[in-house]
Amino acid sequence: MDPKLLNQIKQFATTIRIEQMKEFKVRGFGHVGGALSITDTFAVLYEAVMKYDPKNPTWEDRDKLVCSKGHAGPALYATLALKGFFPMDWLNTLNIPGTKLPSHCDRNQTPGIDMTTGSLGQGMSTSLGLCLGDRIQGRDNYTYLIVGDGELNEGQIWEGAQFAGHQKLDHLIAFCDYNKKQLDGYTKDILDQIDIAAKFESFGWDAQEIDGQDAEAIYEAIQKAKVTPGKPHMIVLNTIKGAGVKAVEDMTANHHIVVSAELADQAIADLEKLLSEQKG
Ligand SMILES: Cc1ncc(C[n+]2csc(CCOP(=O)(O)OP(=O)(O)O)c2C)c(N)n1
Ligand SMILES: [Mg+2]
Repeated sequence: MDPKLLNQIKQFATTIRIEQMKEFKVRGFGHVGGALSITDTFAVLYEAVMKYDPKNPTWEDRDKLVCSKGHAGPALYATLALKGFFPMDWLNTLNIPGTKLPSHCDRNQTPGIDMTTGSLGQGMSTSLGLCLGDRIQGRDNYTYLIVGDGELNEGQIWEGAQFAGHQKLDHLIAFCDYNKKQLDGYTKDILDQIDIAAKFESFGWDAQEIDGQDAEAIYEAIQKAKVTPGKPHMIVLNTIKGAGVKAVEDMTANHHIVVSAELADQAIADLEKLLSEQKG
C-alpha cells in the first residue's frame, strides 16, 4: 500500500485517540477499553475506504457503518468530528444531559451515525437490513459492521449470520473486535467463542483474521474482501482492549473506567509525542 496513505491513516488514528481521551477527560469516566481497541479500524475506514459526505450525512449512495458495540461511540464521535460531520466542540458534551453525543450511538441524535445501537446483537440484524435494502435499490455501496467478541454471545448474531450467508450479502464487511475481554472478564471464561473465523465460514461467510491494530493489515483485508464475491465478509481483528494508551492496556478490568485528569493528560501527552514522530 502507498506509504504516504498508510502514514496518513496512522496519524489519523493517533488524532482520534487524542480527541477521545479529551472527551473522556471532560466526562470523567467511560467505555474506554473498547473504544480504543477499535480506533485503528475507524481510522482506516474514514480516512481511506468509505464513501461519504459530511455535508450530507444521509446521502443515499454513501457507505454505511453500524457500530453494533454502541458503547464505542466516543471513538466514532471523534472520527466523525475530525471529518467535519459536526463541530469539534460537541466532543466536550459527551454523555451529559441534552447532548447530541450520548454514551451509545443514536442515529436520531448525531450526524454521521447510521444506526442506533447499544443493545448488543441488534446491529447485526440492522446492518443486514441496510445492506439488503441497498442491494434491492441497485446501489453498489458497502455496509460496514462492528461487533465485539463478547457481543458474539448474543443469539441474534447467529440468526443474522445465517441470513447474511443465505442472502450472499457480499457488500457487508463485518469486523469482530477480538480484544479477548468483555464487560466483566475474559471472553474465553464467560462464553468462549473458540474459532470465530471458522464459525462464520461455516455460516457461508468469507473470513479473515488479522492484527486489528495494524492499519495496513486492516486496509488490505478490506481490499481482499471486496474482490471476493458471493459471500458476506468477517474480518476478525486481534486487538488489545485499551490499545494505544498504556495505562488502560495494563488494567485488567478496563471496560468502563474512571478517567482521572492525570490519566487523560498523560495519555494525551504520550499520543501527541507519537503524532509528532509520525509527522516526521
Ligand atoms: C443485550 C445487551 N446485554 C448486555 C449489555 C451490557 N454490556 C455492555 S458492553 C458489554 C460487554 C461487551 O463486550 P464486547 O462485545 O467484547 O465489547 P468490547 O470488549 O469491544 O468493549 C455488555 C455485556 C448490553 N449493552 N446489551
Ligand atoms: Mg471484547
